[in-house]
Amino acid sequence: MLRENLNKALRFYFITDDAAPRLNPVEQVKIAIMAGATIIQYRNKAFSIRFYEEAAEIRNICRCNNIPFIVNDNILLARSLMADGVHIGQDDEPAALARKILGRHALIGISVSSLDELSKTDLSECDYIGAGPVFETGTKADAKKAMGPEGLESCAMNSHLPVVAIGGIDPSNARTCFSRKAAGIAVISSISRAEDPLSSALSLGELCSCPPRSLLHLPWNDEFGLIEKLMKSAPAPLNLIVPPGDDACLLAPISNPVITTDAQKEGVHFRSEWQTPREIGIKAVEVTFSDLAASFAIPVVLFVNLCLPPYISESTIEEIYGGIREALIKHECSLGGGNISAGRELSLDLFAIGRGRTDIFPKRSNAKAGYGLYCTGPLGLARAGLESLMNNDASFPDLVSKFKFPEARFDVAQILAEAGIDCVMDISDGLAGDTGHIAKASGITIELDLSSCQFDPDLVAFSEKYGKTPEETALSGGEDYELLFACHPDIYNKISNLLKGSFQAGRCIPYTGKHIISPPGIESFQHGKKS
Ligand code: TZP
Ligand code: MG
Repeated sequence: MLRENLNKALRFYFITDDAAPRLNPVEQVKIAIMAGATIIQYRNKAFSIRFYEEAAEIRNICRCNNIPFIVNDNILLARSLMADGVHIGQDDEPAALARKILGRHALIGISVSSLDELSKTDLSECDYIGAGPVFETGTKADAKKAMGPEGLESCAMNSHLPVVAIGGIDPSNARTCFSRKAAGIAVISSISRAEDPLSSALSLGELCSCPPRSLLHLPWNDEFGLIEKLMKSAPAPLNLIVPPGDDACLLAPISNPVITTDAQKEGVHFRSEWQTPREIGIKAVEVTFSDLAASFAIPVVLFVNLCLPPYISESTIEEIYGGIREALIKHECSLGGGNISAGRELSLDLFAIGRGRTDIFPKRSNAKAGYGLYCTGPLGLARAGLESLMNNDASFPDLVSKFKFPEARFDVAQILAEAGIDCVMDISDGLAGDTGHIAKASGITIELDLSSCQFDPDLVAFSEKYGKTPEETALSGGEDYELLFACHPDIYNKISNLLKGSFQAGRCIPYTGKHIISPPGIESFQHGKKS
């Protein structure tokens, strides 16, 4: 993501000053970000472990504001802070080593002080160049002779990488740098040591065409204040005799309580760069409720445990909760309470109680030989959407929506329940995997057969593009959250007109020695194998 928007990100580059007399690096960074800085570098020539917390705080502020955070010189520090990249000088460790340690997504910048030096520099693992000093500077003790605007232009013209101008840049000469083909300007003292740092930073932002930020997002730090805020925005407490606010809530008696839990973790189930905080909140609820739908239960109360990394802002957490609230209102469900703890990665652990039916509770173990296996809607779409996101492929927005916005199928659950179907589960792991769960629990074999399935045209186009068949994507792709059920074919035939988009996915037969027989034309499918 970062590398595509590289030129944009390099436009207004602020580097921290470890020796500014009036402003510490954290305050400098806050000012730079407010003024519209697009990237921040932590530079501390006297770095020791004593400064680790300062560097981490700056990293957190950058993350909260969605701004790349780069570490100067120190690859190990960059790695330990999970920085977005490192900036190295000619005498530092080589870029190739930085790449090896920080990975292919890291942003690696290198300093050059002249065209001659540029021509001798191995740029193969670099993403951008810092060229300077362009003008005289008092900030870098060992600075080489200023290259001037002409030197800057010749570096920019002779490099295939974007060039950021550095050294002695202030509001009076920033424009010159852009007219000399710089992708951006990097500054230290014209903010950190300016008479009026904010107004100098704002002038620089304007010259870079980088608008100031109306809101500076800061990392969350007040657990109790946050909980209070979140609880205030909770939906009306239906079914709660004592709403959240005490050690526990008191639920009005419900018949046949059905209980389930699910977790959504950053990097495993979602990525903050793909989904907005609101979308993450909505999906977490729908996914948890999907288990209730598959159990023929109606949501009554939800509990939310949030694990928050230090680099999340309060406003992001409020947006996640906004999504949770939206989903709760849609399903007329209450928030019963929750907990917040600090951790390395963002995760949402949800716990839901639903009102179950008194007449029937579906189980995976209820399938019988002679039954058909059916599915309530298209499969593989969410997986194809996820792969589109991973491949940065914008051609399949509807598939991406399927990944982002699954819906718990309470609508079809009701029809299945009324028909007395007692073998149901939701498809979270993909058809092959989830069929395996039913077959195993029921002690039978299921022959998968997708010949009566009409594949979604987008799925067909996607599969063609990526050299696979729609059957393969449908079988292995998870997260569709359709319902998979087994029943006698006569029962299915009676209700199939009510189940628009449903189809037969297989047949249940007596146990043959293995639980799944792959569909015709598809090589044997290993149960539970992820593609
Ligand atoms: N590299 C070349 S010049 C320089 C660095 C780090 C110092 C830039 O500082 P200032 O205060 O913006 O001139
Ligand atoms: Mg250096």
